[in-house]
Amino acid sequence: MQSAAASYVSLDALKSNRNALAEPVEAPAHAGCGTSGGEGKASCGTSDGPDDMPADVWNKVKNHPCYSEEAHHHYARMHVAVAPACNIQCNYCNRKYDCSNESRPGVVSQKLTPEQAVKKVVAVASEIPQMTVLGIAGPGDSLASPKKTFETFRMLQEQAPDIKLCLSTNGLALPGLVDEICKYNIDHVTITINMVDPEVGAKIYPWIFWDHRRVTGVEAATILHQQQMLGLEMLTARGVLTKINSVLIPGINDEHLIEVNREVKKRGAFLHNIMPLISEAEHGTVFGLTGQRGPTAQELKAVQDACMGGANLMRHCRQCRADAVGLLGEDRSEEFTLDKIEEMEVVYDLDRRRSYQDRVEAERQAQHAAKVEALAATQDAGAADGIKVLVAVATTGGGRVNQHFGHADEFQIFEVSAGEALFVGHRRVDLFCQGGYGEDEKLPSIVTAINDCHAVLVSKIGACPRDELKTAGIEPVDNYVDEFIEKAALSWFADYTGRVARGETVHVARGDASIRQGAFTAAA
Ligand code: CLF
Ligand code: SF4
Repeated sequence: MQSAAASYVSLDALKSNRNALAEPVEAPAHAGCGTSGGEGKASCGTSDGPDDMPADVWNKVKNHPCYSEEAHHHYARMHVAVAPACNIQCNYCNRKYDCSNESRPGVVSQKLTPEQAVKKVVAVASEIPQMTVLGIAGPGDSLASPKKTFETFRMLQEQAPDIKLCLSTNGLALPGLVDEICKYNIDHVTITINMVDPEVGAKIYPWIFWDHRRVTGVEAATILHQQQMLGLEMLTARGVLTKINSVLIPGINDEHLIEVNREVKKRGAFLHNIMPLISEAEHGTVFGLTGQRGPTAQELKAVQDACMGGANLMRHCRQCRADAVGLLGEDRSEEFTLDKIEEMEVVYDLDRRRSYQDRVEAERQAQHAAKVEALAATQDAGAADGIKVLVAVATTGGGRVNQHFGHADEFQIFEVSAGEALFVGHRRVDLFCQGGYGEDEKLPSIVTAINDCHAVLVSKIGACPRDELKTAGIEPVDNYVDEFIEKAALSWFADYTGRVARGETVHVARGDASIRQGAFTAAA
């Protein structure tokens, strides 16, 4: 496990780069909500609604769990692993595993034919009516196996026309396939762009396969870069929503990602998802074997914060696997293996799906309205004297503090200041409570994962973890049970700053936190 203290990213350097982003940048005509994101806007999802973007864009994002932070609490996606080949080599990838541009190394997906894939999607859609999006994200590159990828989309469109289509690619083959993408009404395309400078790219990509030959070094990175930029511009011109994934590799492209953010915004990217490098020697990747570490939680946040004001940021990515099924953050793929699907009675009932999704949407809007109302009463968070802190929250969904500390396998992280509680990410942790008993040896890793937080908001917590958290300087808070998260966070913050003002509590800065490096699997 890497040290959380060492930091390659200078916060001051990032801040000065952020100021550079404030210069006006010309946006193309079809730039989606990327053009409406103002300085300080954190992400496209949390509060964006039909009033924040054109109606056609809203229709595309409102029930896509990756393109809307709010939607990801209500709608599910699934991936089918139909694209095994790849046309480039990334230093963070081992072909034994899934494409780590869109998933974590360390998990291997069951590869499917297009026929098997469509059967699986229809089976999942009939069991999980809030599953609204099919993505193809590997296990190689979706556009390096274009026949399999587009055949899957073609067949699915005929059988389940209400499911949104989404794909993820490294971009090398993208410009030549934009017509196909539009032909099959694929409205959402993710391009992994880790650099806009081929000198940086040469440190990430040892080779690409191009024009029937292997190209290496800066020449390879130059071709990849040109194809990525061209592909992005072409998609923007055709009105396809694009998300850019960037893998943050400390010491290689950390500060450079600010430039990437600026360049992709210029070309109309809708969202920018900056993800941490997952790197372990056991993955057998070049970076894993050479000891290249991933970023700490604060390094990741520093780069994301420095990009605010540029392309809108996605901060709720779970780096899911190429055969993931379910809500982001959950993985139900084990319920839908090929042998289990064979035994299922599959009835694809479009009307039932629509009426279920109408109920989901009504519930989402009711939750949103209740949250807005609850927040209106909590805007005065007291005299905070510029204090800004992170809090971790245990939640099972619904936007409320409603989970036992011991049952949380991830915490949502909110940045709280006077009158504002902003979702800034999540941290995966080991479950503390297994089989009804707390496992004390899990506590140090949980504390490490939220070590930069001042408080953890939970519905309940046992005596032992409560003491351990207090010792680590993290305040366990269980008196906002079932309250909306933002309201609970602001109420706690008002109480906290009140105690600081009265001299009952000394406000001290927190340290850094570690991002869990293990693979995300259904059992994790
Ligand atoms: Fe899949 Fe990707 Fe489409 Fe989403 S995932 S192809 S855009 S439907 Fe989402 Fe998963 Fe993150 Fe990808 S959470 S890894 S961003
Ligand atoms: Fe691996 Fe994906 Fe990179 Fe291809 S694009 S080398 S599959 S991480």
